[in-house]
Amino acid sequence: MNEIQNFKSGYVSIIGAPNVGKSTLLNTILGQKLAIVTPKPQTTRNQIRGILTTDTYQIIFVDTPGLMHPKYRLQTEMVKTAYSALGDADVVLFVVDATCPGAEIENTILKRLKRMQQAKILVLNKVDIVEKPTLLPILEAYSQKFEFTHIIPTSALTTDGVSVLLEQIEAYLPPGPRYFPEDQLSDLPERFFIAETVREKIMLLTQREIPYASAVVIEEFEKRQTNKSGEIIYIRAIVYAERQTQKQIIIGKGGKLIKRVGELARIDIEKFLDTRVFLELYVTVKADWRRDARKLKELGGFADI
Ligand SMILES: Nc1nc2c(ncn2[C@@H]2O[C@H](COP(=O)(O)OP(=O)(O)OP(=O)(O)O)[C@@H](O)[C@H]2O)c(=O)[nH]1
Ligand SMILES: [Mg+2]
Repeated sequence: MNEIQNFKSGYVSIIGAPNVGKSTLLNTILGQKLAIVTPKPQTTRNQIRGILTTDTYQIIFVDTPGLMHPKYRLQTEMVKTAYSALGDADVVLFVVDATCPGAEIENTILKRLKRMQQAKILVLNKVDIVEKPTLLPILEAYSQKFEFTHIIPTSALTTDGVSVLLEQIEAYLPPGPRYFPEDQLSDLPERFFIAETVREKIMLLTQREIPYASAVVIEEFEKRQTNKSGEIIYIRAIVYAERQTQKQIIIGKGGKLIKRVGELARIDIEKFLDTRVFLELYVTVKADWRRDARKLKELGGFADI
């Protein structure tokens, strides 16, 4: 048998309510941290494409922003972005948090999925923190509500159920070529992941409105030679807040908070790029950027607003 002829490839979209573990699942599947993860809902704002290549298939997984009823322009764009990932999908993973199933938004999502022909797999995530006896009734309720192709309990955190999930996905992949080199992890630029890493640390270290009112743009990314120890990558990133008061909180007393953001982000970025990094952060105000189409295009990475 010719191995190339049997090769399969396709797109798998990961959708669901905010905070259910979509990005964690993507990272677990890829075996590497690609998407940022925080305990706060609405962490992901764009489609994050991650490529998994084996001897028999290549899958482009598309992680998406958590679906909700949008209240301002950024959220509208996030929802649009998430739903647009369904168009290309060969398989859809509908992820639900098994500790709080039945989120109100789920009905809206399921209505949308009903019109689609593709395989639809319900991923019942976070089973590591669910009392086992409660799992079966949840499973039954979902299978009565919707005709899923499969229902798979997982823990994206402990990797439980993830290999079973991959086996099921493989069965629905169409024959196809290897679109990307086997060692390529994403088709998104390095700059995107660097900006996201900084944004993750801000989301983790700030509270209330600030995590949602912050955006990060990479202004400069340059390889530099140092006298002593070879190569270093110089990165200058701008952190945007919506108001002066938010800017002051992000900077912190005597620059303490932004310094901590920089330290934590640099460690992750060095791991990601596998080089030494010099990271410089600036904080500035862009009033109401979340509500302004032009500013969103610039700061939010939404190309086609
Ligand atoms: N216990 C447990 N926690 C999980 C699991 N998967 C994700 N989490 C946690 O749930 C929180 C949200 O995870 P994310 O991966 O950011 O969720 P998301 O669906 O991508 O969220 P948005 O991007 O905001 O839509 C984080 O604190 C994760 O550590 C799991 O299987 N078990
Ligand atoms: Mg996410």
